[in-house]
Amino acid sequence: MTLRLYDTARRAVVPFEVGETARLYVCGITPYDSTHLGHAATYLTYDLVTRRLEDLGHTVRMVRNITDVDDSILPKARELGVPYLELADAEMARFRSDMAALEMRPPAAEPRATEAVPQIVEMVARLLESGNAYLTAGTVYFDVATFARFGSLSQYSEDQMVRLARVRGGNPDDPHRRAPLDFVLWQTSAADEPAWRAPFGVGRPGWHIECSAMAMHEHGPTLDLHGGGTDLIFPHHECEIAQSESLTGVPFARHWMHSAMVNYEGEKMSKSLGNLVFVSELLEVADPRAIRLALMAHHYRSGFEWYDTDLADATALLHRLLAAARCPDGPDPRRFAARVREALDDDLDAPAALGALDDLASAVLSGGDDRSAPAALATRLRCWAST
Ligand code: 5CA
Ligand code: ZN
Repeated sequence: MTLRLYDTARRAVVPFEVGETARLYVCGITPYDSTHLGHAATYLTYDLVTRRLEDLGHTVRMVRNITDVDDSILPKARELGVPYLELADAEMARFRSDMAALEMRPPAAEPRATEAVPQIVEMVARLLESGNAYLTAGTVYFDVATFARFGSLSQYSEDQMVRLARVRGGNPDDPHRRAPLDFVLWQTSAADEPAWRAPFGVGRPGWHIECSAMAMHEHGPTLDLHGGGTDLIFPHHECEIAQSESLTGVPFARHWMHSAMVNYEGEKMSKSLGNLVFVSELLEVADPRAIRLALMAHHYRSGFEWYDTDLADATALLHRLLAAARCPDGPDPRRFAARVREALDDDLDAPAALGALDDLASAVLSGGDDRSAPAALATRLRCWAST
C-alpha cells in the first residue's frame, strides 16, 4: 500500500515515495491573529498525511514554522501598540492550544523566523555572491532572470504572476527592482521595526527567504514534501524554489502539496478581510471532535464555504460513531478499516474515509441480522443511552 497524493508541480496524483523517515515542511502561521478554520483545515490535511504515513510504518518529521517577523505582523503590532514579539507569543500560545484541542500532532520542530536570522543572512550573502541577487537602495532582491524555471510550480503566465504579486504583497511596481517579479530577500527596517546587522546592511528578512532557510536548516537541501495552502503556490513557494535551488542545484521539494481555501461569507477566510471563524470560538460551543469531522467532510483539494450549520451534521455523526464504539458487538471492523486506509491512500479522500466509518457505525447500530431480537434491541438502546 502506498499513499498517493496530488503533486502541484507534476499536476497529477502520484505515489508519495519516501524512505523510512519522511521529511515534511508545512508553512505555519503568521501569529498576529487567532487561528481560524482555514488554518485548521490546512493543518488537518497534514495531520492526516502524518498519521497515515505513521500507520504505514514511516517516521514522520513534520516541521512547521512560525512567521514571527514579516510585512503583516509588524503593522498589526504597531496598530495594537504592542511589541511584535509579545503579539507573536500570545497568538502562538492560542494557536498551540487550538491545535491541541483539535488533536493535531505537534510538529517535530517549530522554528521561528526571528531565531533563523543567521541562516537567512548566510543564504542572502551566498545568493549575492553567486550573482542570483543584487543590492540596491538597501534592499537585496532575488534576480528572477537568473532562474529559468521561475513559474514552473504555478505555471502562471508572467502577466498572471505580476497581477498576483501585486495583491499578495509583492510590490512589482517598485522602481528599484530590475524586473517586476524580482522579490525581496532583505530590506531596511522602519524606525520602529526590528533590525539585524548583516554584511549587506542593517535590516530585516523578506518573507520567502525565511521559509527556505528554516526548511533547509531543519531538513537539508531536499524535502520529501512541502505543504501549505493553495494561496502560497505563488509567490511564496515559487520564490522558495528559485532561491533554494539556485544555491543547492538540487530539487528543493520532491512533492508539493496544497490545501484548498476555506471561504466564509463568499470570500477566502482571511485575516486581511476579517471574515474569520475562530477555532477558539467554535470550541466554546462544539465538541472538538465534531470540528475535526466537519473539516474532514471536505476533500482537501476542494475549496469550500463554511456554513455555521456544518457543525450540526458533524455532531450528529460524532454521536453515531460514539454510540457504535460503545456497542459491545457488531460486524468485523477490519474491512471498514481497510476502506478507511484505501480512501486516505487515494489522495487523502477524508470524506470517503468518514463514509466508511459511518457505514460501520450504521452496521453496528442496526444490529445486523438479528436486529429484531429483543436482546439486540436492548443492547443498541444502551449504546445510544450512554452518548
Ligand atoms: N506564515 C505564512 C506561511 S510561511 C502564512 O501564510 N501564514 S497564515 O497565517 O496566513 O496562514 C497559515 C497557513 O494557513 C498557510 O499554510 C496558509 O496557506 C493557510 N491558510 C490561510 N488562509 C486559509 C484559508 N482561508 N483556507 C485554508 N488555508 C488557509
Ligand atoms: Zn512559508
